[in-house]
Amino acid sequence: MNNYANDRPLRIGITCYPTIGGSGVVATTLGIELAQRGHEVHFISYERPFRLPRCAPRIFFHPVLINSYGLFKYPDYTLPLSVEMARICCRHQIDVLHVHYAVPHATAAILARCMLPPDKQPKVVATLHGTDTTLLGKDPGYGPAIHHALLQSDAVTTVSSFLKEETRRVLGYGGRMEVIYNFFTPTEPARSREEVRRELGIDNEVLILHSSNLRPMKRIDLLLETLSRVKPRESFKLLVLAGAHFEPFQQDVRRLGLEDRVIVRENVIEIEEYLQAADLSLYTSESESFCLSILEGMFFRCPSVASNVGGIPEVIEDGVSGLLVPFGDADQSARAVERLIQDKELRMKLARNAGEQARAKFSSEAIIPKYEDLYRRLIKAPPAVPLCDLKV
Ligand code: GMT
Repeated sequence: MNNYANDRPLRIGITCYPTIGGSGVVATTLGIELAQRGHEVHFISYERPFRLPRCAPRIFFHPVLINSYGLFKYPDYTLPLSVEMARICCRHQIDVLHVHYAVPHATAAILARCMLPPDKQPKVVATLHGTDTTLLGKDPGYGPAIHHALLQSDAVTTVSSFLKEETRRVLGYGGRMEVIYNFFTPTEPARSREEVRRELGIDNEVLILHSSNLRPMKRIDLLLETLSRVKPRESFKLLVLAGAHFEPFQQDVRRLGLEDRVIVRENVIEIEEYLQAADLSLYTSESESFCLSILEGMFFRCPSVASNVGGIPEVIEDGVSGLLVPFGDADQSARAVERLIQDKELRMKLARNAGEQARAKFSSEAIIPKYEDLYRRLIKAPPAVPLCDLKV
């Protein structure tokens, strides 16, 4: 229970990417959880976020309509988004506009706020998720705009301490940032573990899970290379829950002789069924600010072998809730996977700890009140004084 239990429910605007990806999942789940706690939540995006229920109390979706004009070689999203944000803030008296992923959402929110009279202006919260700092922050065409939008926001949060430090380092951003970890709210799987394993054709093999959008940073090449070095090869099967087409990786699967080891399911929404069926998961990413998929597995007592990069060590406690390996070392990753396949006692111990740590540190009960507290603090604070910061 926070200190503001008697305060009125809030009206919150949320903007995120609606497609499969951790930032959209976190933003959508946050909105659902806030609505369940009595707040009114307005999603503003070009499409309905894929995990957003069609009909739920106090949840609204406002699509941003984008027209195409012959003059524009590149369609613009930022301006129609900012206009829709301003319209929704005005019409629904939004208290807090919470944007997930800085580009272009934070810039659009600042612009929306500028369009509104003082008594209609929302507080703006920008949550950085990863490549908005680590990739786009380094791009001279984006960095200064991201820096400006963060400086103008009423609050900036990051999903890990790693990302906070990277934002200081890469963007030279000196303002206050709060670390609020990602969270996950698992739903009850519709089928049993046994049914799902039967569907996947798993006998006595260990089922290794990899769930991602397959972007280059996930290093699927390393994932497959690692598995090709695991012995004996009959001891495991890999299930890829792919948020994109897996086809481009099939030639690596064939080249490495893994055809009978790899099972692919694309664009699964009810991931819980598969999470509960897995014995361990494997992530060979070259960069992750957090890696939500690791956490999703942990809730189902699925320990990971993962690269020791970015925010991953804040999610996995090495040797306690999973195993960390140096990035890019396929041999060491394969040995760690073999260890967990062969040593069932160790696997079970890590599984138990993973489940406990997920619930203790990364549950909605632990995390949502941190956002609510932040929102309450902001709406009690005086309006921000505009700052100028051109660093080009
Ligand atoms: O930043 C991205 O590349 C996309 C983003 C996403 O929407 O999936 O991923 C980031 O945000 C997730 C949710 O906070 C984190 O779990 C991911 O680690 C992070 N990705 C990177 O840092 C590469």
